[in-house]
Amino acid sequence: MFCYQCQETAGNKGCTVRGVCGKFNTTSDLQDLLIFVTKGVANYTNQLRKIDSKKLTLEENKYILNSMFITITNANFDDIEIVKEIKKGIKIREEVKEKLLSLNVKLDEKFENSLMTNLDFKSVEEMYEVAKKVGVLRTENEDIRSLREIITYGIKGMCAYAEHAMNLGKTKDEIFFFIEKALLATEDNSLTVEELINLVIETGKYGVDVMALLDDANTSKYGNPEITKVNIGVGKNPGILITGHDLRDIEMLLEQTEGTGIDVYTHSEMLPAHYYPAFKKYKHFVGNYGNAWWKQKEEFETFNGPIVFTTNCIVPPKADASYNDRVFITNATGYPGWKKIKINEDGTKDFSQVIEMAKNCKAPKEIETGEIVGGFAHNQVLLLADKIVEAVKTGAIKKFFVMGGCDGRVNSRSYYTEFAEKLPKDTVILTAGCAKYRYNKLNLGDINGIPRVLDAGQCNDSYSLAVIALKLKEVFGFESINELPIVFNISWYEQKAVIVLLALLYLGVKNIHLGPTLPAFISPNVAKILVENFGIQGIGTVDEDIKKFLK
Ligand code: SF4
Ligand code: SF3
Repeated sequence: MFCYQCQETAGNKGCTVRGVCGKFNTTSDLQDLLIFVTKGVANYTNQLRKIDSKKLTLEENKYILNSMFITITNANFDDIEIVKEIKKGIKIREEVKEKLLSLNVKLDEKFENSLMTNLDFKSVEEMYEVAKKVGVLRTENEDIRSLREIITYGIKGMCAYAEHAMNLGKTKDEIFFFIEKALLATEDNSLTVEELINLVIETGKYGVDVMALLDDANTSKYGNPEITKVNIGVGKNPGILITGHDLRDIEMLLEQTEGTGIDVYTHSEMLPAHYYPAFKKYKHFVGNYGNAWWKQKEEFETFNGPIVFTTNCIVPPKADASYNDRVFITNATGYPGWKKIKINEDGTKDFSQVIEMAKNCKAPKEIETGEIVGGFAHNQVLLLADKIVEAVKTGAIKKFFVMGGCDGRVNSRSYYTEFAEKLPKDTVILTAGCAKYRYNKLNLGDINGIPRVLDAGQCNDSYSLAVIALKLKEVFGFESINELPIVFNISWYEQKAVIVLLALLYLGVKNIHLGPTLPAFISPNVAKILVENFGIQGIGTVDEDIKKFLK
């Protein structure tokens, strides 16, 4: 195995024996193979899309999104399921090719004789053998490899967000088209470094588009997030804990649990569900339990009830974890032995076994009490725009710090807590994603009634932060976003953060600070290009950085 796609990669170089995330070498290899097979599918779906996208079925379109999503850090650890996806990919590839031939289309020759479009397996053993040969290190040139992987990781994040939007009935043909084009480009040996760099930026463009699409999917269905106080204590009823990013899932769970005497709690990235008007009507939607994903080992023990995973991040449990038989997974997520919730053909899901289990569970154990405040997505913040602009003009707010992104388990992430604590009182933090758990329970106060931590929502709601920045630029009459009193100090972990970063670069944001470490998949030469063109930098110590940022 070789994997260096996330921030916790071994030695900040690459996981080669077993993932720091817990992924086995076989799983890692199979994920490489799944990506490779998916590229073979893309070769034909892209040709058919050029002729008539309506000839592609929902299943064919969803396959590319879901298979890439499976390979995101902490999404799927289940070899059996990945093997099934690989087989499914080969079947879809052949079916789409057949459709092209039946339309008398002359097939594009570029990849016609390549391995990815011709792979087939007689046995699972054979699959494991081939899987070892189609990974990251296949690309020998370090810079080309780096650029190919940046694009691939961006596409993974894009696929995740596109799948959430698709679950709510929103798709965009241009996004599918770009995903296919970019996947194929990573197999195209004729592309130069310069062409790949342009593709990296183009990936950022579609990153903006996919986050806008998901924003539209979420807000048109559930309303615009609004300022909300979320309870972090517990009630007396048994509860179901739901985590991940998929709002369609929590909607179905809330509907099905209504009147059953079971309460619903969010964990980690599902917290922002509380901010949506459509979910406020559910009295049994009690609060948020616990913290970011990496605390799940302790927090799932004390929660006492069933847990539903709608997306990453999964932390592999101990073999004797008390909650092992209480976890349900769905969509792209997988873990051997955990129960899978099936997706019906119309996209609905039946949570009755989760609800039945909850009825026999104890209520969650209280681990904290109080409230946190969030819901500052673009619509809500723009409603407060006058107040914010006034505060900037009078000097009450001196600077904004965009600190969204991921959280993770490494100790060095205490930087972000300390950073938030030490920022002067005339600064405001804009956040999104699970990064917020490093400072959303600190009592940082407010400025003229505006809280000093404004949480827009999930990592995909970084889109909101960009919309807010663009609006402020307009209000202040600046030419560029970079003239605003905004500092970007972003924390990353997995590949959804990669697409968020590329989206910001596409929007012209310069001098982004990225931590806690710079990605291992950026080669020295590519890093040089990113520094020269975008001013991307790492982080230093809290004191040094604050001094530098406030200059
Ligand atoms: Fe290592 Fe991260 Fe890859 Fe897991 S996802 S194998 S921790 S680089
Ligand atoms: Fe978090 Fe996985 Fe990235 Fe969605 S839940 S931000 S790490």
